[in-house]
Amino acid sequence: MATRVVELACRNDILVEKKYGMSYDEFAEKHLFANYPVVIGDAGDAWTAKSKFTPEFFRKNYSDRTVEIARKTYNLGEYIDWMLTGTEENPAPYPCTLQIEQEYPELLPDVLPRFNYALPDRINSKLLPRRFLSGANTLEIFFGGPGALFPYVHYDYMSLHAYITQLYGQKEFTVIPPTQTPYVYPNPDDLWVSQVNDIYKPDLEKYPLFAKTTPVSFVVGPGETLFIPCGWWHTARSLTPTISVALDCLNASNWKNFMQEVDRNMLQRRPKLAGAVHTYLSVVGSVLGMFEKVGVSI
Ligand SMILES: O=C(O)CCC(=O)C(=O)O
Ligand SMILES: [Fe+2]
Repeated sequence: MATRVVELACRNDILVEKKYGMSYDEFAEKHLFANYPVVIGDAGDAWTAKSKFTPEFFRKNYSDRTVEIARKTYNLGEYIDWMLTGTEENPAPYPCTLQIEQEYPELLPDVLPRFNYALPDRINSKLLPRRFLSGANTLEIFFGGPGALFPYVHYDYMSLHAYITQLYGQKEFTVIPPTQTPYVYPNPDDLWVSQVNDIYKPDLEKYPLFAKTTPVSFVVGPGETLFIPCGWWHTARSLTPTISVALDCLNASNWKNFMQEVDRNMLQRRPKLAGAVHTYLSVVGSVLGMFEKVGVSI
């Protein structure tokens, strides 16, 4: 079947498309290994979450649970009411996230099977001690309401690839390619976070080089999955009440970038061990690569 392609946004040399019926080989060549974003119109088609994850479902079943946002605790039922009635002037706080595996494991089957575009995945490999991921959250539900802005421009922690599947409502994403990193003013203490907080009204007196960036914005709607490759700067805002599921992926395509992040962390925290960890991860990368070639994950 030929891929059906819809143009979503284009600015200078950056073109973001939405694709349906894309083969894995096309995804691997044009996006995963080319490190190029795309919206996949039908990746999550098999998920029961697609029809199940509505504000009503969460209000009915999880109203009494609590959620922490920016160090404040909210009752999930109250949050959902706020996100449904929020406005640009009085938006519900954001992001409101639930960790599926740790806090809501019964919802895991609703976001399975993992779509093949996010495979192979090394995050859960027995050969990769979880601590090397430095606490990255790798499977989360996001709730938001109109006017809710993701609090910073960033690329995903540890150079993981992100797949954000919109299940309810519309979210606008803005992306900036890694080649423009010199104009993004990464925070020296958190190199994956830009100091330019407000991408819509950047403070160009403080951050003049930001004027050279070409942010590209587009809207992702229900049932669509945005692939944000490692190192791409991005942020998001909800245009309506929204529910999304974000999952991360690590494999041969971003292993080098991931290793650079680990190297940097190790040099800061445990410099004496940095060399050994680097060698270990190089070997693990080769071993996993060989197994993946024959379709085996360990
Ligand atoms: O959906 C969003 O608001 C953006 C989420 C995101 O970029 C992240 O969690 O890393
Ligand atoms: Fe992100």
